[in-house]
Amino acid sequence: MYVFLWMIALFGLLLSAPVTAISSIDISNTTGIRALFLFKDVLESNTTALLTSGFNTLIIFSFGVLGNGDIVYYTTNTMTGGIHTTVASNGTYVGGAALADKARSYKTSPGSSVDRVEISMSSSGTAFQNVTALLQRDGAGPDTVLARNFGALRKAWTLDAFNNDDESVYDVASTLKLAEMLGDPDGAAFPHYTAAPYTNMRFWTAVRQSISASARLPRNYFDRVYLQEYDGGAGNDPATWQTALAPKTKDEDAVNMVPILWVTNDSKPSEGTTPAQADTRFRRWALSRAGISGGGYWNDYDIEKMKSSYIEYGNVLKAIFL
Ligand SMILES: *[C@@H]1O[C@H](CO)[C@@H](O)[C@H](O)[C@H]1NC(C)=O
Ligand SMILES: *[C@@H]1O[C@H](CO)[C@@H](O)[C@H](O)[C@H]1NC(C)=O
Ligand SMILES: *[C@@H]1O[C@H](CO)[C@@H](O)[C@H](O)[C@H]1NC(C)=O
Ligand SMILES: *[C@@H]1O[C@H](CO)[C@@H](O)[C@H](O)[C@H]1NC(C)=O
Ligand SMILES: CC(=O)N[C@H]1CO[C@H](CO)[C@@H](O)[C@@H]1O
Repeated sequence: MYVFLWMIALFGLLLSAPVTAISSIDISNTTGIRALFLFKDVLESNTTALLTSGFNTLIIFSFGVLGNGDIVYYTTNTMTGGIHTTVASNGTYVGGAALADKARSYKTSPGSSVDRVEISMSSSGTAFQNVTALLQRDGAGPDTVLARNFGALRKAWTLDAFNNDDESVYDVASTLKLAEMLGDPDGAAFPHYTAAPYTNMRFWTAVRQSISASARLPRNYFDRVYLQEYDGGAGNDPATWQTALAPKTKDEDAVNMVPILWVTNDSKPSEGTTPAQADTRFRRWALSRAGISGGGYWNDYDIEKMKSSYIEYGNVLKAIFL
């Protein structure tokens, strides 16, 4: 009886000791990225909730490029019926004061936890094809209409990064050219570049390497990967991606790996994650061998539609990613 109890106690110690040790090292080793994709029109979402729930990175979704280089914001706006708003044209910001004030306010509102705002370009339309055609026609210089449009939008909204959500085109050469155009300090001058992959590790590894090797771009320009962990990306192992994207030489930059979960949603309920489920998954990744730099969610529209709690989702990130 005594021996039996003693063995149980010892077994318990063996089980619990390593877990405690790993969690105290690796969880504090994360760099505390807490991200949220903004699918809901920024003029209609709950700004107070976005700024006071612990998120430090907001990624506005989504943007497209027209054949003439105009940049458009595709919205869920109920007033306009979800049609697009042109935000930059012929080298000038034309998106209006309401949108610019909103985007700027994310970082400047008193008490806001947000210190980084990104725009995301998705390949669900033909934006990447339009960009490729413009790059072929005009090149990637700072005086091209596309570079001036992106620069005007970055300035008007005080953007910190461009998020590449290519899910279908996957052309390394034009992806590098666009990245160089966006990062050109004399041109569009985006400080950072990020990606939101769900698959095609080989493509993103090539992009990471070519951006790292580009003489036109500053160090640590491509600094984050927001890795989709739902739908087509549900099986992604952040550690495997981390390894694939790790620097191969001393001169290459490392990229922060940030897994993204889809919040509770009524369009694909099986892909949804409650705050409690998110807590379990983020903790497991934070303890995994390669480590991650933070976590985040797709998306605010569903949080509001499902009447979920921004605070509960934000608290999960705050508890793990300090
Ligand atoms: C952080 O993680 C890296 C790589 O996983 C490791 O080499 C380093 O020792 C860790 N640092 C701390 C303070 O735990
Ligand atoms: C917006 O969020 C804040 C903070 O979470 C909350 O107090 C408020 O009720 C929300 N407003 C609406 C209209 O839902
Ligand atoms: C690409 O350009 C064409 C022509 O201007 C436009 O109809 C289309 O919507 C553009 N694609 C995107 C994703 O903006
Ligand atoms: C585009 O802007 C330039 C000045 O930057 C101006 O000369 C030209 O007329 C504009 N073109 C159009 C179509 O608005
Ligand atoms: C981001 C996203 O796809 N959200 C969807 C969640 O479900 C509602 C209702 O089916 C859709 O309208 C949203 O588009």
